[in-house]
Amino acid sequence: MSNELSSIAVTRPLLPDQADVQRKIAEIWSSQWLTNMGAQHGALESRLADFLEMPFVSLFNNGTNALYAALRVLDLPAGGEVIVTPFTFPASVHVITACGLTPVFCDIDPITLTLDPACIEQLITPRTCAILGVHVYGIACDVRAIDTIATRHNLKVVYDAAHAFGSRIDGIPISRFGDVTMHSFHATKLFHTIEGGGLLSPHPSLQRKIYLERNFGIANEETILSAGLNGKANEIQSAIGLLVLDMVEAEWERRKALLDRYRPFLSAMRGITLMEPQANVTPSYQYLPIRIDAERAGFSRDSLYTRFRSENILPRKYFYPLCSSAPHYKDLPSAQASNLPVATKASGEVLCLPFYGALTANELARVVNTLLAAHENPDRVPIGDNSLSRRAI
Ligand code: T4K
Repeated sequence: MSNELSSIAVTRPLLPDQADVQRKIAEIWSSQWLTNMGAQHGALESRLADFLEMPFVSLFNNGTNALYAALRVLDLPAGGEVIVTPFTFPASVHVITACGLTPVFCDIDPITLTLDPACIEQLITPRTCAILGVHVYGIACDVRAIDTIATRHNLKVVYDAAHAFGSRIDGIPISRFGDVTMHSFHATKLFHTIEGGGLLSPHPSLQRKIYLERNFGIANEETILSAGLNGKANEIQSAIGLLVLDMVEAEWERRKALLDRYRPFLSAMRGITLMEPQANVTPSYQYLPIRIDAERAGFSRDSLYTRFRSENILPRKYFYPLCSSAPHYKDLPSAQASNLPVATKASGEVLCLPFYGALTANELARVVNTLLAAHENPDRVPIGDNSLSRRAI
């Protein structure tokens, strides 16, 4: 019976009005310019730089290529070690090996689930050349502690801010910390260009290097300056980005309101912690992660996940399994679970709940009622119940 209910995804993309998309496509068609840094691309780069209050934003065809380029433009020594969190999407680590560098997995802070500065210090060797932190779910890394460590040991700092579009720390745009920051503009991100990404940096001098890195190193028709690859975003991606950017602030408001409706239930549930950015961090409203302490809640993250699936509700275990357990990393000394106790525990406890502005009141009710049913009767698989009245949502 429950599977007859329509599915509720973890997220849904912002979809601009089709007539506006048609108008943009007509504009692009009449220009006959489809890619290679055209008018839409230039307009989006400059609007994003204004919106995010950064010296520049360099668009890419996806966030992974952007992060790869971030490491490349920092001229890190071949074979150098990059300290990285295992609690992330695999792309954050794959780019390190793609650059001929070695990932060194570092444990995370038990509250923020971002790189633990004390663990970073313990992993530094003469081969360490960079730190790659992830502002996971928009929760900020301890950027000031990381900056102090990096300065002391002469290391570069790259941030994967795939989940932190528009975030600020003490009012300062999050991309002003570290040497280079990447945002993903994938369709699952609040601001998106269908596929896409961006690099941002407080160092204006890096803009030219980044440009070359995403354009084959070509400076002009007769000059190749570096071994760059192809990371270019095209005109349709850029045009979609311009339309989606106009929708971002309203979507932030909708997600803030949705979070305000989820919060009272989540915070009243024994053994469940709603993970939110620090008080001094402006939320990005990208995901809604909860953490389940199985002993206190009476059920595990995995059993709750199964319950949700039986109700056709599709939360995600971001990020399980840990990147460090992937076949190509698991034999690294730093990848051993005994070195990563906090990350190992967290990857078994976090669940990202459905969270997007278009989630209806009925859908919210289905999610919350499934959680409540799990609490009331951990052993019973709940049946569908859309009514919120008796639980006063
Ligand atoms: N660093 C971090 C920390 C990241 O989280 C990511 C990407 C990256 C780096 C790399 O950035 P990109 O190269 O991707 O720009 C999704 C995204 O594909 C991925 O971008 C994202 N992180 C990751 C956390 O989530 P999946 O495998 O979970 O996606 P998928 O296809 O299962 O979609 C999830 C749900 O979203 C679907 O159940 C329904 C909804 N959805 C998805 C798509 C693609 C839609 O409603 N419409 C859609 O078009 O990876």
